[in-house]
Amino acid sequence: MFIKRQIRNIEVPLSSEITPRALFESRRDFMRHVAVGSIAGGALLETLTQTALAQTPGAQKLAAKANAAYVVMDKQTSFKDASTYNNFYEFGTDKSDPAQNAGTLKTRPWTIAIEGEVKKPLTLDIDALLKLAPLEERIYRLRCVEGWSMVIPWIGYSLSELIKKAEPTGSAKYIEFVTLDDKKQMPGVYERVLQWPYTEGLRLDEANHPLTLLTVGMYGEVLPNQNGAPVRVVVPWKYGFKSAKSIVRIRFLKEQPKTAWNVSAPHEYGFYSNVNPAVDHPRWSQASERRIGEDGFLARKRKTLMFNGYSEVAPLYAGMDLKKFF
Ligand SMILES: Nc1nc2c(c(=O)[nH]1)N[C@H]1C(S)=C(S)[C@@H](COP(=O)(O)O)O[C@H]1N2
Ligand SMILES: [Mo]
Repeated sequence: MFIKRQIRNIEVPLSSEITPRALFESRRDFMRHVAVGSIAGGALLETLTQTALAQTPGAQKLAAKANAAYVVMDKQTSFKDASTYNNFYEFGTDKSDPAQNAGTLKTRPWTIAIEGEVKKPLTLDIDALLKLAPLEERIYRLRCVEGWSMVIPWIGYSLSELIKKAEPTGSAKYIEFVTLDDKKQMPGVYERVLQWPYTEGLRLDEANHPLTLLTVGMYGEVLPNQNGAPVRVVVPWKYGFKSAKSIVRIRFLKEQPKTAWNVSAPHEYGFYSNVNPAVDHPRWSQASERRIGEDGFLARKRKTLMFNGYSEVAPLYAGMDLKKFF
């Protein structure tokens, strides 16, 4: 039933006693191994439907090819929920603040500086960045550390495409994302809730993992300001706060960078912050999550999956104690 509803026109033989986890895995494998044609067609159909539902009036459309290898078949979160229930503290700490206040963000002109341990430091204009590699649509789960999740059709390309251009030196081991810090455009920056600018970081191999998406759009359009326009990252196997919004600088480093949430509460937010149902937040469990848009009277909580279901990243952490490196 469930499967039939999710994957149009395709019958998937699965018995009802399969665990959600196994179900999830088999669906992903299914996506990868079945002839791309029909699946990509299905994904495209979904895209067109979503796009037709129209998003921000007057927003610029962004053409992107659905990448069938990166499509979560869960029901998509509505554009309305994804663009009105946000964390973007530079525009306020309430979930509704970013949608209300981010209108003041100016996304043109915009440049991204690439610097540090690279052979080719460069400053890229946002419009050049948009053309650096073909834009893809990928439907990812996003799991916030607070215990809710969404399923969003993002548009972008693997961050590795940009990293390739910068040619990191042999000593580059980490990457730091520095985001816009401008009181004139961002009313939340007057509050001392976090250190500004908001910064985040990844190990270079995490940054180079094909799943790590340099993101410029969603739901067929350029990113709404409140979702991190004009450019952000989405790292789907990590808690949402690792996915830094409105990036102005990417630094390649020898040492692990400080990150905004780790600085504010080091015992609560580690550098890695991989989604991990077995490692509780000191103040709450991370074993389950609430899918935004499914919070009706009878809505059940979903089990949170290791690495948010993106099990292909497991080799990045081989031999590491993920309780210690949380
Ligand atoms: N610059 C910046 N990036 C940020 C944040 C922020 O406050 N500032 N919040 C993070 C958190 S906690 C989450 S859950 C995601 C939310 O992304 P979304 O609003 O597009 O769903 O953005 C992340 N990126
Ligand atoms: Mo979050």
